[in-house]
This record gives sequence, C-alpha cells and structure tokens, in this order.
Amino acid sequence: MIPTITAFESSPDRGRGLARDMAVRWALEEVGQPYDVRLVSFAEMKQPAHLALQPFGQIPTYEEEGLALFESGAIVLHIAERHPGLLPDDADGRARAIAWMFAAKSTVEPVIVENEVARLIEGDKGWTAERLPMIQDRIRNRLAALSKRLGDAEWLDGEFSAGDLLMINVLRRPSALALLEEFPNLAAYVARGEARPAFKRAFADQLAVFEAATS
Ligand code: GTB
Repeated sequence: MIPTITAFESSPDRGRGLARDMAVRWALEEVGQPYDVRLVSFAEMKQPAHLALQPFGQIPTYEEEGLALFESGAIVLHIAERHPGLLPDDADGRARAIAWMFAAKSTVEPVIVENEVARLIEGDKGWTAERLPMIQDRIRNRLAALSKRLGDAEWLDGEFSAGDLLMINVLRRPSALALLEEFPNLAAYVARGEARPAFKRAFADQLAVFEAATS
C-alpha cells in the first residue's frame, strides 16, 4: 500500500517548501517510496477526522496499512528505519544519525521558531523589539556550534543521513537562512542538500500544489 501524507491545500509559505510536509516528502523521495498526498484546508485540520490522526490539528500526517503517524521527525525516522538509504547500517552510526535528527528538531529548530513567533505573532508587542536581538544571538550561537562541528565535512556524520535531511530542512527556514552568510560552510551544506535529486523532486511537488491552488 502506498503511504498517504497530508499537506496544506494552500500553503502560507507560497510554495517555498517551508511547511513540515517538505521533510517527509524529501525522505520518501530519498528512499524511492511513492506516496499519495491528501491536501487539507485549515478548517479541515481542526475537524475530528484529522484530529484523530494529528491531535494538534496540524500537517503533516502519514498513513500506511495499519499505521497512522504524526510529527514530521517521527515520520522521517519511520521511513528511514523501514527503507535503506537514510540511516547507516551499523548500530553506532545509526544512533549518531538519530542524535542529529533530535539535534535538528529539539536544539536548532526551537530557537528558529522562537524568532518567527516573535516577529509574526508578537510583532506588535512593546517588548518584541527588545527581545529580538537576544533571540537572534541564540540562533547565531546554535549555528556557530553547528558550523564548528561540520567543519569541512560534506555531511554531519559520514554519509548523508536522515540527520542531515532534518538539519538542512531546519536551516532552510528564513530566520536561519538570513544568518547563513556568516557561516559559509553551513550555506554550502544547505546548498548540497538542495542539490540532491530527491530534494528537487520533493520541492517541485509541493510547489506544484501551491501553483495549482493559485492558478
Ligand atoms: N511538530 C510538528 C511536526 O514537526 O510535524 C509541527 C507541525 C506543524 O507545525 N505544522 C504546521 C501546521 O499544521 C505547518 S508547518 N500549522 C497549522 C496549525 O497549527 O494550525 C509550519 C509552517 C507553517 C507555515 C510556514 N510558512 O508559511 O513559511 C512554515 C512552516
């Protein structure tokens, strides 16, 4: 059975591949697994049928025979565990790649999201202007540490893995991207990820959804 994922019917990112279905699409493309996409509106995401799949009323979700999953990181891990190509064969290498997946989602992404929340949702609050430089510094600190660890390597730990996939996905968010000129090795790392044929297919597919919705 071909898995089905959910994505925005009309993405607020205007097809820039910033919504979290992008990581799932990219992972499926990397392992060569065909998939279907069910597009959902904001209203549908809050209805009982979708809430049964995603308790917080969000995309993406993932369904295959007998299994329904939510959380993009968990979905990518599931795909990586079920197919060769996104996790090393040796147990220690696998554990390290999974550590990088967690690093992307729980150490790097939160500071980036904090910046987006401050700008987009709290932008009209009197204290936002004072907070923003501190938030920026927290992103910069994370990027500096990541840049130091990556050094001249192509990927974070040996071959390209699900850890790189999630990390690059996080670094593509505008709040990180804006700082990448300070970290040329990270800018090149993101460019290497985006040059992968699987990334390009995933990007084109989500862009096609947005273009169809607006044509
Ligand atoms: N932790 C969950 C996961 O990783 O799966 C978070 C999922 C999530 O945040 N989903 C968002 C959502 O469904 C879409 S991706 N939001 C609707 C809601 O909460 O009601 C986040 C996102 C949205 C828009 C942009 N953008 O416009 O650039 C970027 C990212």
